[in-house]
Amino acid sequence: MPEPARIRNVAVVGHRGTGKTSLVEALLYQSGAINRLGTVEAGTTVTDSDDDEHERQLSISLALAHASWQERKLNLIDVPGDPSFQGELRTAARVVEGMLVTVSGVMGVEVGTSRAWKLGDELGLARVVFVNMLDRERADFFRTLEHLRAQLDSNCVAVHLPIGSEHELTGIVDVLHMCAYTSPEGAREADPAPIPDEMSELVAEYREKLLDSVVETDEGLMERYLEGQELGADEVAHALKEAVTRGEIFPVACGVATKNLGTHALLDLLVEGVPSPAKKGSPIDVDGASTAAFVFKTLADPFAGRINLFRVLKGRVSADTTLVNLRSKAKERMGTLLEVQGKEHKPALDFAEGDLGAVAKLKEAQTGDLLADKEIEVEVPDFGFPEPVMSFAITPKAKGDEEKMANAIRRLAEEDPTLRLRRDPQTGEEILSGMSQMHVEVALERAKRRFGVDIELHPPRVPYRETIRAQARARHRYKKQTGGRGQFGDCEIVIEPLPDGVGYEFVDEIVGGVISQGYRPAVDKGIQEAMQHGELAGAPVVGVRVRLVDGQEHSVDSSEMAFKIAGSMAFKEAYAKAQPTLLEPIMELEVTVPDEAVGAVNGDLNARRGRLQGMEPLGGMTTIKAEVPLAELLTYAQSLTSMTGGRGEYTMHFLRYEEVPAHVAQKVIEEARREREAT
Ligand SMILES: Nc1nc2c(ncn2[C@@H]2O[C@H](COP(=O)(O)OP(=O)(O)OP(=O)(O)O)[C@@H](O)[C@H]2O)c(=O)[nH]1
Ligand SMILES: [Mg+2]
Repeated sequence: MPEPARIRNVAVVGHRGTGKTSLVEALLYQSGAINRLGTVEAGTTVTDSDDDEHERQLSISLALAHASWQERKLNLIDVPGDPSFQGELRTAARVVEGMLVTVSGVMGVEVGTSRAWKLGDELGLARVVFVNMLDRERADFFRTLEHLRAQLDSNCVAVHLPIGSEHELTGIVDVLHMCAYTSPEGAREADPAPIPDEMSELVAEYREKLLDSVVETDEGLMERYLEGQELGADEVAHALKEAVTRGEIFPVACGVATKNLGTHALLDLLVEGVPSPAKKGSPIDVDGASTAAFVFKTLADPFAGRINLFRVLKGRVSADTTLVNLRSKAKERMGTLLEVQGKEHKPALDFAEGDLGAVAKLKEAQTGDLLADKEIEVEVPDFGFPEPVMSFAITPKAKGDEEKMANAIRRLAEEDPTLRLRRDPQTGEEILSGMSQMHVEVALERAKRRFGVDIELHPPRVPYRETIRAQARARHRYKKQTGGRGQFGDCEIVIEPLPDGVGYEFVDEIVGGVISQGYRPAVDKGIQEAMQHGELAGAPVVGVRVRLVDGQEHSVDSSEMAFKIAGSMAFKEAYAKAQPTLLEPIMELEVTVPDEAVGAVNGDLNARRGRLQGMEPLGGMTTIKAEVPLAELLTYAQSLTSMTGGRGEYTMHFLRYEEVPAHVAQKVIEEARREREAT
């Protein structure tokens, strides 16, 4: 068991497809943790281990792996880059001291790079950048470095330099340790070699830049540096580590993940540069407990059942440790500890403070749970999960599978909190929401694979609402004379718009007891029922005050039921006269696209009834903010992909309800009428 000072926890993050999974594979290989360099194409990497990850050739879930280097334990979390799975980024970032940010040497900083970087800023994480894919055509390390300094942080400083470029890339130079590595072409990198002569001038230039940045952060070193004293390699390394820990320097490394080029020096940099848990302390405050762990991911393993990945926040967790779940108060024995390497796992004896490990067979722990030896009061951190933006109605293919479907989705949502299932009270449909169409599709594939239930997706519906714009009065008498006892209820109501346009208010203005106390709530109930399905489009009615002003009752025939019906009918009559109006949800949309696509994207938003709120250019990309009706965004993902060649991204969240313009409302109302007649 490594002591906390010898642990390094690093989340590998970045834009989708920049080589995170390939890089983790290479780091594991170089360190000797695995003996074959797997590839994403062949589906043989340690951290892309699910069938659906192989099929789509991208990462879907975060995966944990570990390596040993310089007698340190390096825990690596491979984080998916696609925005559909950004919930994984949020959780992974909570349990590490550092981020390894991959950037394509061709594309430079992209939307996914900035997203990860911002989160690193928020959480105060140390960051190391790896400029990858330098073997590709048009890849350029130095251009990318300038990109990083301009767009992410001017404190990005090169510590490794490429030797040659594109297909003539032959190795890298480590300007911190002043040595070189030649390309192993997929084999293990050999021990460091002397720097090639033709590189000496460039290396001297970048060595000076590095030293300048380092001494900038350390007054003592700065003085001696300015006096012209030679600085020892160790003290420079030490000062660099301190600066990286404080987030004052972001070292930039480089290489080719798929050829295992640059990993020796990168492992050195991670181990020497990223602070240990002992140095940073617990990322979550667990005062009062002597042992505590945080579950950052629940995985469903077909053989071992549920496996929980956790970080030891405090103390030591061993197989005889029993902890209490602070959310559910359930006692959990950490009896089956596992050391995971992607999907593979081996039994483990214990985990030290700060280490990342896994445990099987817990009763009910799930992503986000805190476990401690005592019931202490702690605040579970807010992960800042983004709100799901795409919703679909789902139904099981086979009738009678409703229960099975709901169970499967519930289990998946425990693993991934950005997935939500709810029943729409308006339509009775089961609505599954996620970050994108792909996100939801992946969930359904998993439901089929793991739980054997076939689920169909239906186009999402817009949650319209209705309201009134005028005051109106109506009276309804419900009277029925059958054989025995009859039915009698009579009420008069006035309905009027509520000033803030939301909610419902019932005001009892009956005088002289023309309707006795006991029947008045029945009128209210009848009205509320009628309001669930407005007469325009069957949408719920909101923003209405109802005043019950008059009525009549019959000493024998009156009943609650009769007054409920009278209330409901009176409401419907009044509603028709009160200028009923259709409302639709307006979303705040944020789209980030390459500058050259801005014109097309804005034009398209205009056609979608969008209102532009602002534009913010940021080094080649522009973020556009607009308010757009949800009804116009149901198919936005596909359009954005085709307008931007797949380089655009968007997020949206609900702002408010607004009146639907008349010509659009007409169509919605007719559609709803047709649907009602069809059923
Ligand atoms: N030429 C070249 N290709 C690379 C390099 N690194 C990764 N690739 C390829 O780029 C593609 C994406 O690599 P991944 O490792 O899956 O990238 P990722 O960042 O894990 O992707 P997501 O998890 O989907 O965000 C794969 O086809 C890799 O083989 C590299 O250094 N050079
Ligand atoms: Mg990946």
